[in-house]
This record gives sequence, C-alpha cells and structure tokens, in this order.
Amino acid sequence: MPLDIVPSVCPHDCPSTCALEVERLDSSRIGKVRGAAGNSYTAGVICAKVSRYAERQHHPARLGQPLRRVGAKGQGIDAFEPISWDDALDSVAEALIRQTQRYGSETVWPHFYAGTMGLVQRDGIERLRHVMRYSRQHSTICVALADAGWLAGAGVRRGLDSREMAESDLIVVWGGNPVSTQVNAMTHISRARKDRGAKLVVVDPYRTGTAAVADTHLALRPGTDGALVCGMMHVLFKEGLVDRAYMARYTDAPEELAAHVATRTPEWAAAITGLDPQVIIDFARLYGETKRSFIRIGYGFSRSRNGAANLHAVSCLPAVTGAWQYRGGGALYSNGGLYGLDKTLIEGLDVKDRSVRILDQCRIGPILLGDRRDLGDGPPITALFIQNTNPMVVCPDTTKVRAGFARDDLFVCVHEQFMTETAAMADIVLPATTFLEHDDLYVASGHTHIQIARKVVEPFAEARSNHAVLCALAERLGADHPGFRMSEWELIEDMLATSGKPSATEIHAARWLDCALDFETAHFLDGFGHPDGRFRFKPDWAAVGPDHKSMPALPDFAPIIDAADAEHPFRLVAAPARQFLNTSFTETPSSQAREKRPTVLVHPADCDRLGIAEGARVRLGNRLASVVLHARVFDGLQPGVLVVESIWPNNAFEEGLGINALVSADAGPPRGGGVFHDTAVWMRPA
Ligand SMILES: Nc1nc2c(c(=O)[nH]1)N[C@H]1C(S)=C(S)[C@@H](COP(=O)(O)OP(=O)(O)OC[C@H]3O[C@@H](n4cnc5c(=O)[nH]c(N)nc54)[C@H](O)[C@@H]3O)O[C@H]1N2
Ligand SMILES: Nc1nc2c(c(=O)[nH]1)N[C@H]1C(S)=C(S)[C@@H](COP(=O)(O)OP(=O)(O)OC[C@H]3O[C@@H](n4cnc5c(=O)[nH]c(N)nc54)[C@H](O)[C@@H]3O)O[C@H]1N2
Ligand code: SF4
Ligand SMILES: [Mo]
Repeated sequence: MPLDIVPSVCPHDCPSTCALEVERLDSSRIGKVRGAAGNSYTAGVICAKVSRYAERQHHPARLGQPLRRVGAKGQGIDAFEPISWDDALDSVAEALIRQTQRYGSETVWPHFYAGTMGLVQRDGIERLRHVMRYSRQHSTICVALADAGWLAGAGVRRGLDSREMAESDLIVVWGGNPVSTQVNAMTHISRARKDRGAKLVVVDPYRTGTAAVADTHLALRPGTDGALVCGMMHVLFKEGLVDRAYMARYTDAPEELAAHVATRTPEWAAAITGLDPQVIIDFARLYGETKRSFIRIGYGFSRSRNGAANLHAVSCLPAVTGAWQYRGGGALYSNGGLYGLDKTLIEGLDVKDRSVRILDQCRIGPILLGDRRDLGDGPPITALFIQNTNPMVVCPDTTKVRAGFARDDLFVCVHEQFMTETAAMADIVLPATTFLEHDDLYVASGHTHIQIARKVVEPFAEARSNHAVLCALAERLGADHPGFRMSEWELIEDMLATSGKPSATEIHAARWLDCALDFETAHFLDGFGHPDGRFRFKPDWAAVGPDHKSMPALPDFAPIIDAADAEHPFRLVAAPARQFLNTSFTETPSSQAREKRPTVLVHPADCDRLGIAEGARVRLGNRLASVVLHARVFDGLQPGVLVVESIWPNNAFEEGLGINALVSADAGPPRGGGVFHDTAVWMRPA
C-alpha cells in the first residue's frame, strides 16, 4: 500500500518553523517525519529530534486523561488519579472564581509561552486573560532583550531573507548556534560556501557545532560583544572601510559614532573580550572589505544584563559599512514583524485593559513568593493556569520558583502533553493534543512564510487542544467573546480576511504563502522603521523601555554583567542542547541517550589548576544555589568560561536542582528579559 504522506508544520519554539511531511500509518499513528523539499527555506532538511517525532507522539508517558492530585506536590504521576473532563474543568473554574471573589481578578495568572508556536493554540490564552481581567504577562523569557536591542536601531522587527545567503560572500553567525538551534540556516550557509566560496565566521564563547565548521571562530568572553563591535568599528573608521555617503543618508549620528569609537582601540577591546587584538583587526578588515556580508544575529548573546546593548551594537555594523545596499548584505535577527496579521480575535485585543497589572514571566519565583517589586499594590498570585511552558525548569532562580509552586494556598492547573516537573506541582492536570492532532496557522522568525497545518491524526486518548480547553473554561467562567464560539479554522479564516491575506483554504492548498519583501524594502533602502527612516546609532532608549539608565548612549561595552570576582571566578553560559528543545524532548529516550548527562565544559588549564579530571563530578555555585554535574575537558573556550548545555530537568541532576538554580531572576534592561548566559560562579571538585 502506498504511504499516506500528509503535510504539516513544526510547531516547536524554533526560528525554522519547518514545512513537514508526515507519514500517516493509520488514523492514529505516524511513521517518519521529513522536511518538505518544495519549501525553499526548509529545503527538505529538518533536525534529527523532529524526524524522530513518532517517539514523542506515541511516547508511553503521553498524558491521556485529566488528573487530580491526591498525593504530595512534585511526586509525579503516582500522586494523581484520573477524573472526567467535566469534573476537571468544573474544579478549575470553581478555583478561579473562588480566588477572584476573594482577591480580585488579578490574583489569577494565565501563564504561557511557546510550546507550540501556532497562533491559535499559543495565543488564545490571552483572550481568556483579557476578557476576565486576569493579570497580564510580560513575556520576557526569550526575545525581550533581543527585540529591545534590534528595535532600538532598526525600528522594525524584520531584516534580510535567509535565502539571500546564497548571494553572500561572508556570513557571520553572531551569538547563535544554528547547527543545534535552527539547522536550516546551515543549509543556506553551506550552499553559499559551496557555490561561491563564502566565508563563515562565528562569534561565540565556545566552540559550538557551528563554530567547529567555521573558517574563523572568535571565542570571546560572554557578555563582551559590545567591546568587540567597538574595536571593529575603530578599525573600520580608521582604515576607511566605512561608507560615509550611506551613513549620511541612512543613519542618525555617524560623526558622533566616529569620534566615540576613536578611543575604542583593538587593544581596549582585546582586554575586555579576551581576544587577541590582531584577531579583532583581521575580522574588522574582512567584514569591512566584503560588501555582501550577512550577519545572522542569534538570540543567545542577548541573554545578558547588557544583552540589548550588545545586540544593538552588532546591528550597527551593516549600517557603518553600508552592507545593506548589496544583495546578500545586511543582517537578520528576526522576520517576526513581517506578516501583518490582525490578532484581535485570537488574543481578545478588543477587550484588553492596559490598567490591569502586568507580571514578568522570568520573575515567577519572586512573584509567587510575594515580591512587592513585582506585585505592586495588587493581590498575591493564588491561581495559575498554565499552557505551553514548563516554568519549574526553564525559569531563572529555581529555588524560588519551586518554593513558590510549593505554597499550600496556590491553585495550579497545567495543560500538558507530559508529566513535566511543572505538571507534577499542579492540582489539576489536563492532557493536551500535539500539533499533529489540531489545526493551526504558523509564521516564522527565521523565514518569511505563513503556513497552515490541519490535524494529521486523531487526538491521543482524551487529549484536547488548547483552544478547546479555553472555550470550555470560558463557558464555565462566563467569559463571553466571539473567539470562544469559533473553531480553530474559523479563527484562522477570520484573521486572514481582516488582514487582507488569501483565504485559509487557498494557503492550505498551496501549503504556504511566501511574504518575502522586495529587495528595496527588505534592505531598508526606502528607510528604516523610525519616523525619519534613519538607523539609530544613538537610540532613544527611554522610548524602548523604562529601565534605560544603564544603556550606553552609543554602542559600547556596558559593564553591568555579573562579572567574575575572587569568590566567583568563572563566567557560566547555559546554552541550549542539540537533542532537546528547551525541555521538550527531554522525555524521549533517543535524545536522552545522545545528551548523556548534565555536563560542564571546562578549559584544560582550569581543570589542571583545580585538579579536575575528565568525567569528574564538580560542584558549581553562587549566592543563589549550587548544583552537581560532570566535567568535560574542552579547549574550545577561554579559561574562566564554563558552558553547560541545557535544559536538563532538575531531576536529572544528582541533588535535584538544575542549571537555572544558578541563573538570576534579574530583569535585563531596558525592558526586561532573562539573563540565562550571564552568571558568575565558583567551581570545585564534588
Ligand atoms: N536543539 C535546540 N534547538 C533550539 C532550542 C534548544 O533548546 N535546543 N531552543 C529554541 C529556542 S526557544 C530559541 S530562542 C533558539 C535560540 O537559538 P540561538 O539564537 O542559537 O540562541 P541560544 O541558543 O540562546 O544561544 C546560542 C549561542 O549563544 C552563545 N552565547 C552566549 N552568550 C554569548 C555572548 O555573550 N556573546 C556571544 N557572541 N555569544 C553568546 C552561546 O554560547 C550559544 O552557543 O533556539 C531554538 N532551537
Ligand atoms: N538555562 C537556560 N534556560 C533557558 C534557556 C536557555 O538557553 N538556557 N532558554 C530560554 C528560552 S529562549 C525559552 S523560549 C524558554 C522556553 O521554555 P518553555 O516555553 O517552557 O519551553 P519547553 O521547555 O519546550 O516547554 C514547552 C512545553 O509546552 C508543551 N506543549 C507543546 N505543545 C503544546 C500544546 O499544544 N499545548 C499545551 N498545552 N502544551 C504544549 C510541551 O510538552 C512542553 O512541556 O526557556 C528559557 N530557559
Ligand atoms: S529545525 Fe526547528 S522547526 Fe525545524 S523541525 Fe527542528 S525544531 Fe522544528
Ligand atoms: Mo526561546
């Protein structure tokens, strides 16, 4: 019998948003998953973990029934008993109503992130929030710092088309690791290298899989990118590698920038970054002499207290050399701002009230423990309704997060596919569909397509989609909004119609709609996103966010990081792991086997000094906590830098406390953002 191949879209939190082809074995089972060859970005390639998706989809531990906790928090599936959907939804609605009556609606926090990136299933929770006037969420866990840095300069969240790498002579991957985190970027990079001999430079504190295949790897100290950029600009101005005519026409303050970087010599930058001055000079010359230079800006290097400043600094480079004017020249951070979709109905924006309190997602620990800096004069959080995220593991300052979730007076409902550590803290757990079991529409930050996927197989057991659960809860809560009376498909249809796009049927039949802009617009030759059309070397940081006092006026090294000191001599980067996607896939045996165990990469000189052998148990600690893991001797980073690829569940660590126990819940300026790669620690043999 011929195989039944059904189109779909990868929903996971990844810039690639791959177009997929799924083998359907019958109405409930899938076989292999492949990348769609016909999509010019996916180009037939997907990551290994999603090609093995059957393992996650048909995992024996998939949640199939609503559950009520009858044992202690945090004990896992044995502490729960199955209940009916009606009983489960009634219990959740009763709890939300009871807590609201007692404390007011802001006591409820619908907490979510991007477990699925589909707009209906991810963002529908906002509609419930706004209708019910529950506390609002400032989603700071991923792009807040990077967005702030990019928007400060370019003014709009879009950039080059990734496929233009085919016309680039130099590709710089800055603070990202596409070999692990967006494999498709590598497809386009490899083609440019093969077809036109393009050079690849990687700027990253450690030799990642991407850095290992590059022509040049600049292994700087974490949090020092601003210094590297200034050192490069010094050389560019001094050696006449800047485009003064371009800057005069398209930028705000080229003369001030020139005067500013005149004092930022390569030697100055070398002292801060730990790189050799000649390496900085050579990189500046290569960049300045190559017109078709494509900087792929990663998210990773923005996850520092000075991350927004550093990202802005990097985004200044193509404006200094005028690379934007050439095919294959410029930069891409995200194309998320490209699509122009009207999300009023999905998110209930028509009933959103900006006077309702807003809570910082990354500060869930302090918030649950009653920190007044976050709660203001509003009520404590006494009810959490969670979809699409696993805060017990992914949020900073695990000790506080855990203590918060352990509160006896906190009601928690988690809608999940698996018994995550967060679900294990819940009073009620609801089983969720996967993307193969519901309909949705997807946009991408790494490419330019809108895609629509319909369900491929029937929902597992009693699993329900996020949309279905929100509608059922809305009914019980008396939350009235047209969005709760529509199907997923109707919401998609309506959004496309009000956004002036082709219909859902048309896009679905064609599989995707390419929204790529013409050369002139994509390269900002008709102006950047600010009213005067100019790129900002000297941003109006006050307009970007309220906490702007520490932002440098012009690109610079902002010395506000958790710097190493005598007590905490190491700088820790908690980078993503290749076989996991945040904590998704930590449940699949093949990913676990490939990642082996929580491991810290340590420079040989540090190992010798501290008497740490390959595979030895070591303890890392700081003021917040300490964790035990195993060392790997690794010469692809500077002495004094440690890397732990994450995000292993807490319970994969010997003492049950994972890497985010060391990460601070400080909000990165100017408008918040998790500082996952900005931690000073000590290390000793355990
Ligand atoms: N396999 C896999 N894929 C993923 C994820 C995953 O966990 N695993 N996560 C997904 C998500 S949610 C996101 S947001 C993206 C993120 O994807 P990326 O854009 O790749 O960002 P990060 O993964 O956070 O970090 C990437 C790199 O930044 C480096 N870095 C850290 N600090 C600095 C610094 O100060 N300067 C410089 N130059 N580099 C620094 C790290 O060493 C790391 O190699 O990936 C997505 N894809
Ligand atoms: N140490 C360290 N910590 C980090 C990072 C790092 O680089 N280092 N990166 C940070 C970043 S960039 C991010 S984005 C966050 C991500 O953190 P999270 O958003 O928590 O990402 P995941 O851990 O993948 O959890 C997503 C959950 O959603 C569930 N899910 C998937 N689809 C659906 C659905 O349709 N419905 C429902 N109800 N649930 C669904 C999955 O089963 C999974 O448990 O982590 C952050 N934490
Ligand atoms: S590369 Fe990213 S979008 Fe593509 S299949 Fe893997 S996780 Fe999904
Ligand atoms: Mo992310």
